Amino acid sequence: MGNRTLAIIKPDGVKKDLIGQIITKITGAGFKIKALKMVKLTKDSAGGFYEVHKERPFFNDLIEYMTSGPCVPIALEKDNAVADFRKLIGATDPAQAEDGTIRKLYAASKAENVIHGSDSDENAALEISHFFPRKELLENYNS
Ligand code: 3AN
Repeated sequence: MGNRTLAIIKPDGVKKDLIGQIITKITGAGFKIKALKMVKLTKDSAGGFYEVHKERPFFNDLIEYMTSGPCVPIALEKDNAVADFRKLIGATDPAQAEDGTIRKLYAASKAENVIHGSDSDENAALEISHFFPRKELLENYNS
């Protein structure tokens, strides 16, 4: 069981001024922030991040959406981080998400669902390294 996951407050979350409220939910659930920044993804970077969805019909829309404005990737640490974080954010479709989850509270639709959470320990490691260079991250982890 790993102890790290990658969250991204997606462009709709940033546009709706939800950064503070979402971070309060995350830290209130016991996650420690290990690295955080605000970036506007290029198409190449978003395409690389969502490589697994390349063949899906919504891929182009997903890339448009993820590059439509700045987003906030956050490296998080907690025991059982991946599963606990996915529980905190709720189902991909906010209409199916449990009450109290971040997507239920704030997301508009399945496509624009405010927040990302890694789906496995392996992907968490890959996704964290997509945004945070190893040296930068190690310095944060050691402090
Ligand atoms: P999750 O973010 O819950 O892990 P994934 O990995 O299946 O969900 O999907 C990645 C992202 O792709 C979603 N967060 C959402 O923005 C978009 N997406 C997923 N399924 C759909 C869909 N059926 N229609 C439009 N966009 C979708």
